Amino acid sequence: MDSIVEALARHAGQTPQRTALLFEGKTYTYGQLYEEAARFAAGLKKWGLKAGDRVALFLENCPEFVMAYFGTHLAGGVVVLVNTQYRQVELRHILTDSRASLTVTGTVGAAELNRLRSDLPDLKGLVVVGGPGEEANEIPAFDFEAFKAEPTGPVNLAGGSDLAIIGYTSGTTGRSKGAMLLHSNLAANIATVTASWEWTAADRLLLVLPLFHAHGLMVGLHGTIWTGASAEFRRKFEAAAVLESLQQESNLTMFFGVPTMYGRLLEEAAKLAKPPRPLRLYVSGSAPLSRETFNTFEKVFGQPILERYGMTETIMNTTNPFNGERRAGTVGAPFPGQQARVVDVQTRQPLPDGETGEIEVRGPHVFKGYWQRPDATAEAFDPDGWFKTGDLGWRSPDGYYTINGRARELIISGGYNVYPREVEEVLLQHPAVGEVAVFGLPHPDLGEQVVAAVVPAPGQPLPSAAGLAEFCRDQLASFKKPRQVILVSGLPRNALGKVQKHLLRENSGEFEKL
Ligand code: MLC
Ligand code: AMP
Repeated sequence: MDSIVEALARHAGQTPQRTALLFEGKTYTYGQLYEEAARFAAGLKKWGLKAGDRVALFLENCPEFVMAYFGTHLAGGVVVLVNTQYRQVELRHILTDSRASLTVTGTVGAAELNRLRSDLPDLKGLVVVGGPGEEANEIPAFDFEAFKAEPTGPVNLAGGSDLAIIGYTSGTTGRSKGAMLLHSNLAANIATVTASWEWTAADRLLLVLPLFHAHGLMVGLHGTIWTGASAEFRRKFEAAAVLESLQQESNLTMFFGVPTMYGRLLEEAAKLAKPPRPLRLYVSGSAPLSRETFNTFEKVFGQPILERYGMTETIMNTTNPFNGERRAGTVGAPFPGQQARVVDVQTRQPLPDGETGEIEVRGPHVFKGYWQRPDATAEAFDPDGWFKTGDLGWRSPDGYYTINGRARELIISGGYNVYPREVEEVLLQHPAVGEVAVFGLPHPDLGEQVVAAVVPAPGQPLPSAAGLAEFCRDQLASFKKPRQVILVSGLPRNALGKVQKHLLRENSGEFEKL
């Protein structure tokens, strides 16, 4: 099969009555899901969407997300994924850069986009789940249900080198770049992931990860549809509700999460009288899983978590074995059919086992490049097609990779990426901020937390942590706001004037906190 939507069409044809998704007490069979996606595709075509046009999904987990996702592909469109926490700064950039002509969203999202109306000339319409509501929408808005149409003519089962998704990531310059994933990238990766994890039609996944990122969508949903399995998906993660489902729903076989979720599940499980039921497979990724969480989880849940490593540009790169030793603190080996290596950061030459360098990957899963950024694309690949992940790590002699740092500035908080530069640019607009440096510090629940060292602007009242956090929240996703603000009289800089963030990190305990 050349695309995920082809897998959906095939299962809908062969086993239309089989359950594909469960959501808030409702069941969607493969037949129904395909039909709804085809009706959404017909609506898109009637509206005027052309092959290659971008449709942004700015929507929380719900059945309409899945219908719009596959519907866009059936119409030959390209899906732009947008985190529902994104606010003015991220939305303005992503929608302008991708030139999405239509956005599928909810009522809150529609209001946020209408605030930006004058900045988004390419955005010609909103399709609103639950309806556009009473308030005047400056951007033409349609009710999701009414937007669908009766399919006519042949559908496009998309595949191969057609562009499927633009996923925004890696904002090292403060502006995130759109990673272009082809249908062939998605299909090649999920084929090897599902084979490696022995994922079959008999599986049922409990899916609480957001569908607007790689982990939830390109592993959770894609794997389910590829194998003809089923997934019970939720609007959001709640540890107690997940544990209750694990106890009561005997047909659940798998759970995927970020380390923060596993930490919270363990806290919640400590309140239970009897141990939770082991599932066939628990997978962790998107951020480092601590050895402690790995070990405690195995004791309490009777099952070692399988940790894997991925990123938006490449989907899944490496995995611990399904059969065999799952080694705590490591991310395993490349999936079959894909390659990885460790190179010296300066010379770019491969390093022997045991030595730390930058991890590079190559294979059919690796994205085509950054949307309209040939410069960034050229920089990201070496002449032999190896993609520079920006992650530092080493390989053991028996083939297990360990990630032990990052070559780029990135904070991973609860599995969400925060690029310091983006937060710094917003904070610098605050009148009380003279200079600022944003960096990550360890956090027991989130793994890392966002911290800002601020030099107050002269002649202004001292900024408060709460005030700065609120200032960020208006413009950026709320998970990017600083959780700690340290006031300093000056930032440590090297001879070239570059801020030495490692000194801030090391000395943060000594600063007086607000
Ligand atoms: C939520 N909040 C966070 C946060 N998530 N703050 C910091 N870091 C986070 N990750 C804040 C909100 O902004 C809000 O603040 C408050 O917490 C409550 O929001 P919530 O939505 O109720 O939070 P909660 O449900 O507790 O969310 C925690 C979480 C969530 C762990 C469930 O962050 C999550 O779903 N993370 C998964 C992310 C993910 O899927 N990553 C995969 C990327 S793909 P306020 O102030 O507004 O109240 C990838 C590739 C790969 O990385 O390898 O997989
Ligand atoms: P994203 O850009 O959101 O796709 O995030 C990808 C990044 O998440 C990777 O480059 C890694 O830094 C990080 N990541 C993903 N999985 C793991 C893991 N298992 N351990 C450590 N870091 C991870």
